[in-house]
Amino acid sequence: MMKPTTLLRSLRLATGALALAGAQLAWAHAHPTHLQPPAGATVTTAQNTVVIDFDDALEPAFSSIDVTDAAGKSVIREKAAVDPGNGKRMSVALDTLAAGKYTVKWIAVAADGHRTTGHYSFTVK
Ligand SMILES: [Cu+2]
Repeated sequence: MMKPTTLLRSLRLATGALALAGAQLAWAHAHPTHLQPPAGATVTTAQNTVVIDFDDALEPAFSSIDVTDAAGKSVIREKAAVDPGNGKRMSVALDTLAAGKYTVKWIAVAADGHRTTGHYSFTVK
């Protein structure tokens, strides 16, 4: 027979595990894990894509990336696409970039329908 203290400890562990599972569900929204180019990076005019890896699979129809120059003009060549072989990766092809500062704005809709957004800059020298 289990000692009352042992039983109590098992119950606490079980409750803790449930709380953790709940927290993970709540955190199912997609957040970036890797940005290319990285935030704040200085790159050359050879930079012709922006690639963002997320920690959760994306809903391609509702997820997007836009890249604008210092004047606010979009420099994407076509609509951003989620990699067919990797649902956590979204990328966009860019026009040939001139020197200057660029802003990347992303919208990620995870498979659970939750939407996250963010933006960052990089510089072309
Ligand atoms: Cu979510």
